[in-house]
Amino acid sequence: MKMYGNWRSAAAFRVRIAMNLKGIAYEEIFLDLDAGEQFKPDFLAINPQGAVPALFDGDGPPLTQSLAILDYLEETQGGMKLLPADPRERARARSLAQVVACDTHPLYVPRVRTFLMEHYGLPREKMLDFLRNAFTTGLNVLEKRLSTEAGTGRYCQGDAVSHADLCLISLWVGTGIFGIDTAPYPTVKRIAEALLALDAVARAHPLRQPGAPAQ
Ligand SMILES: N[C@@H](CCC(=O)N[C@@H](CS)C(=O)NCC(=O)O)C(=O)O
Repeated sequence: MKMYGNWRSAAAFRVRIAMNLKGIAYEEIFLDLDAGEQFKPDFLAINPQGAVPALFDGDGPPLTQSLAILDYLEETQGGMKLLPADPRERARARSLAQVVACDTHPLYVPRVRTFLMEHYGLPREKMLDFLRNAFTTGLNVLEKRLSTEAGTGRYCQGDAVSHADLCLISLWVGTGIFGIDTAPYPTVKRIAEALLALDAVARAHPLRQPGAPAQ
């Protein structure tokens, strides 16, 4: 498979982890989002949204949106299952995944940060304040749910890695990049540390991808 991504992209990180866990061979082409490569005509022809990831599986059309790609991989590939078989457990795993991927991550993607600064003239520090609020709002929800709901185990849903964990870790690594205080989130931290100890997650880590800063 061939994926268009970026070292820092939370959405591409989720897909990289799934491919590593399932043992899928892939090549990643890294776009420079800060330089606006996602808006070049060649890439817009692949994903008119101007966002990564975009995945090619053989000769088929590009697949976009990380949650849709995760579902596609789950339905078409062998290897480790990343959604529970039980419908209620699966719904909970998806619900936790969507807290991150649908309600948190979209608030701090580059196009939103740029719009806030360029359209409203928001100073960088105020934009970062907005971004940190998005992070902490999402983390508060995850902490509350994961620390109180019976479904939580070693990972978000029981003791098996699921889409919820791929999303959780994609948010968690951003806390380091954007300097978010993680002390209020001990349950999220416990699960994140268990995930980071997995080779498939460690190899997919943003800071281990081409183009990433040394730390
Ligand atoms: N909901 C999409 C988000 C895709 C997305 O916004 N990706 C970011 C990187 S994490 C991006 O390419 N942003 C480009 C921009 O905002 O200009 C997904 O889960 O795939």
